[in-house]
Amino acid sequence: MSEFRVQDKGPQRVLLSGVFGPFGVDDAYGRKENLMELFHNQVTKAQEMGSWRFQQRSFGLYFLAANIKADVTVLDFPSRKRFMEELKKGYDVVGISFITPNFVKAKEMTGLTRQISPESTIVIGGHGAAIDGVEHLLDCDHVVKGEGIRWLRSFLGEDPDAPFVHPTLSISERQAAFGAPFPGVGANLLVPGVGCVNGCKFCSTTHFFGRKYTAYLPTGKELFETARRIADERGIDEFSVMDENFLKDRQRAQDLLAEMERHGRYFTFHIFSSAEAIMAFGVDNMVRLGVTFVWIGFEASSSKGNFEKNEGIDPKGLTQELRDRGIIVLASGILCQEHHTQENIQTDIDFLVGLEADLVQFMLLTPLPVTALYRDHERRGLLRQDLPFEEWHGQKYLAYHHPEFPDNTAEKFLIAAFRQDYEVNSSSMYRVAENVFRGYGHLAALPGRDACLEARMEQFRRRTLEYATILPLVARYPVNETERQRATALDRQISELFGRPTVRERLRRIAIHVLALRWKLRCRLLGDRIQPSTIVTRYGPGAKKSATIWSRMVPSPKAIGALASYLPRPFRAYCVNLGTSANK
Ligand code: B12
Ligand code: SF4
Repeated sequence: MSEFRVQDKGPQRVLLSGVFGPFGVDDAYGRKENLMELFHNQVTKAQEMGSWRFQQRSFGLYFLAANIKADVTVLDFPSRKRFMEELKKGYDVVGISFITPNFVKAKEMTGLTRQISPESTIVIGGHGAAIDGVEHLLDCDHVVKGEGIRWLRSFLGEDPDAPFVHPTLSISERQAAFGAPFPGVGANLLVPGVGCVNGCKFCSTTHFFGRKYTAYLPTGKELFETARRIADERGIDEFSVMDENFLKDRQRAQDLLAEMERHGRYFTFHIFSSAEAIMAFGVDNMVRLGVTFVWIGFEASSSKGNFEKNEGIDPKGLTQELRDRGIIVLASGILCQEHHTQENIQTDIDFLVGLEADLVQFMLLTPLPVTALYRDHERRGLLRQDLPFEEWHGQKYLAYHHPEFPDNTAEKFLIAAFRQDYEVNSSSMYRVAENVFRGYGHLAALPGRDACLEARMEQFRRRTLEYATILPLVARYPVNETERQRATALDRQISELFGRPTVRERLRRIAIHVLALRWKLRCRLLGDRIQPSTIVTRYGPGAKKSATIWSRMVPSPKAIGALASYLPRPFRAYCVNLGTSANK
């Protein structure tokens, strides 16, 4: 690492970049298992045509950009060439965000920066910065471990305690399943804070942020006000909350609910939460709060593979209680833990499949840098020094020596687990449609609904109809006969309750069949890889940082929204999504 360069405090030109693509291909910098897609990478990957496909931006970059006054350019998903072109513009500061499996890309990028723009100060951040001795492994000036906004503001001579600005972004780009636009809208991103206090041994986020929670939006009122602004800007009331354990701050969640009730504005939320925090908040309260999706780390069935957060919890009971109320559950589990053997691992796979959640993530236990698990494995000499960081993504090899799973035997169990969940429980698209319909039924049967529950019931009704449009596709491309029958029966039940699809809905169904055929053909001819487009967002000095980020190449979200209102609903959702994608 070169010497630190002290910045003079004049106006700075800052480039913030994610790592370069292509992603999810075997090349000198990455691996085919390491897709830039959350669900297709580690949740619905075995679900063929019905796998949920979407990409997410490198949110951290936009949060940093929105919270500094400098002239900033955010470069998301560049190619190596595009990154080099950008460097030629001569930035004062080049910030690179990366995670551990992308270490080699970050190393290449710091090297390119030194070559092309030797005057730039290079700052690296994100979870990859936690790699031990990273400053000696690549050429940079500053390594930022942990929260970055305060650090960057101080570094640029700005006030680290200035008010926090939450950028307006969609949670995802290009949402699709079966090659057709995904039902529903592209939810807004909400990041109330980073980190988690629970300190589970294997968990990157808790340890990276020092086992503490840094709140950006510490009160229910601030959460509500921020959500309202974003919802108004994008015309969408649905939020994906990127907070590791949202219900952990019970008071804040309760205050948020109180604010929504006071204003009669009922947002919905997809959240991550640990089981103990869910129990403390209460499942019925979650319905009132508008939680429509929850990601829970159940990890394993036995106490050996489990954590304090799951002590005294009945995972199956909790999953079913949530699903009976229409809350979509993503249950995550960790395979090839230390107590697993080739014989007993099936017990945990059966446990996770037996939860009958809507979605299941299977991940290999990975001692990521900075975690307590990493330290423990390091002390015991278990870390696999021979495994390059590109392979530390938890979907193929174990990054630690496990006598029971030598070479690449771990992957076999992982693949079988995904397949088992798909064959037994059907596709997640079917499960979600069934769940949302259940949620409607639960509220419809509840006597004495107040305004909040009436609003929630109407939301369930609308979502049921949105998901129903995709059921014929589920029935057309099922994993087995059971799924075909389940999807057909559910579609019939929904029509019996809400009436047969209108002419418009039927036309929409025909259209998505055509799109599915097109996708099938594309997969057959070209494979199913989708690369994210390069997104460049330029913020001039002092630009309004909270404004919706949208493209110079596409009309504003409002204009798209107006045009899209003439389209059937799924296409409308797709267009709203496009509206916040940006320029190449
Ligand atoms: C969104 C997300 C993704 C998106 C990626 C979007 C993208 N364009 O990169 C998707 C779903 C595609 C994804 C995929 C993967 N991810 Co991911 N992902 C996340 C997630 C859930 C949220 C990240 C986020 O936006 N946080 C909110 C922002 C505000 O926080 P932040 O990014 O940490 O940024 C802050 C600081 O880190 C810092 N900072 C960040 N960058 C920089 C740069 C500079 C210059 C500075 C100064 C500071 C700084 O400042 C920011 C503000 O404080 C995190 C878990 C989590 N909750 O953090 C995992 C996480 C980052 N992912 C992880 C992993 C391992 C993966 C995968 C390998 C899949 C997997 N096996 O889990 C793939 C890799 C894909 C690839 N090819 O690169 C790990 C990283 C672990 C590690 N130690 O490296 C995490 C922590 C999950 C976990 N607990 O294991 N992921
Ligand atoms: S509860 Fe979840 S986010 Fe918190 S430390 Fe444990 S695994 Fe990490």
